[in-house]
Amino acid sequence: MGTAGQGVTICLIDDGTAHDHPNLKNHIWQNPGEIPGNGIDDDGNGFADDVRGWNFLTNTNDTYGLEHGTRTAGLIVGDGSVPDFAGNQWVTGVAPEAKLMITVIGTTQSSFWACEQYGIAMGADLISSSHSFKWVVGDFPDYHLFRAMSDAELAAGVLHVNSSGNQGNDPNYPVPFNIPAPANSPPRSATISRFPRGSRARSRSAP
Ligand SMILES: [Ca+2]
Ligand SMILES: [Ca+2]
Repeated sequence: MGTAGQGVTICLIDDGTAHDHPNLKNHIWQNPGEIPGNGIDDDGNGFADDVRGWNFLTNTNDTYGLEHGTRTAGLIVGDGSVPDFAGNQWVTGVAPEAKLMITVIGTTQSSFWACEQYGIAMGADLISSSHSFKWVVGDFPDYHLFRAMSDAELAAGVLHVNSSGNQGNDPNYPVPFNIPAPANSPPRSATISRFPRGSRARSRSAP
C-alpha cells in the first residue's frame, strides 16, 4: 500500500528481542524521557531505565532475547539491511520504518495486561502479540480481563494484532471478542494460512 510504518510506534509483546540485530537495530523505539543506565526512573512512569521497553517476566529493563520475539520483530520491522548467506537482501518486515517498543510477557495473564498498559501509556499506536491463553494448556482464560484490555485499547485508539489458536484446536482467542467490524473479511480467507490451525476458519480484518 506504499506505506512502511513511518511515524508509527508498535509495542511488541513477546519473549524479548535482539535489539542489536543488524536488521532491527535502526528500528527500535527509544524512550525519549529515560536516561539509560542511571538506575533512576527519569520519566516517572514506574520503570527505571526502560529505554526500549520493559520485561514483565523479570521485572527489569532487560528486554533482550534471541528466540520468538526476535523472529516476530523481524516480521514487523526487519529491513533486510544485511544480506543472507546467498547475498539476498530480504525486507522481512511489513513496516520497516516503524519503531518497535519491546515488552516481555511473564507467565501470568495479568502480565499480558501489564505489557499492554505499558504500550498504551508509552504512546504505542499498535500492539502486536502472539500470545493467547487457552484452557487446554493452562488456566482458564480470564475473559473479564481480556475484555477490559480490549476496552482500554479501544479507548486509547490502539490497534491490537494478535495470533489466534495455534495448537491444533479450535480458535479461542480473541474469539470471545469476535466483534464484527467494517473491515471483516470472509472467514474462508483464513484457510490459506498455515497458522493458526483448527477445524474452523477465522475472520480477519485490516484497517
Ligand atoms: Ca521510566
Ligand atoms: Ca534512567
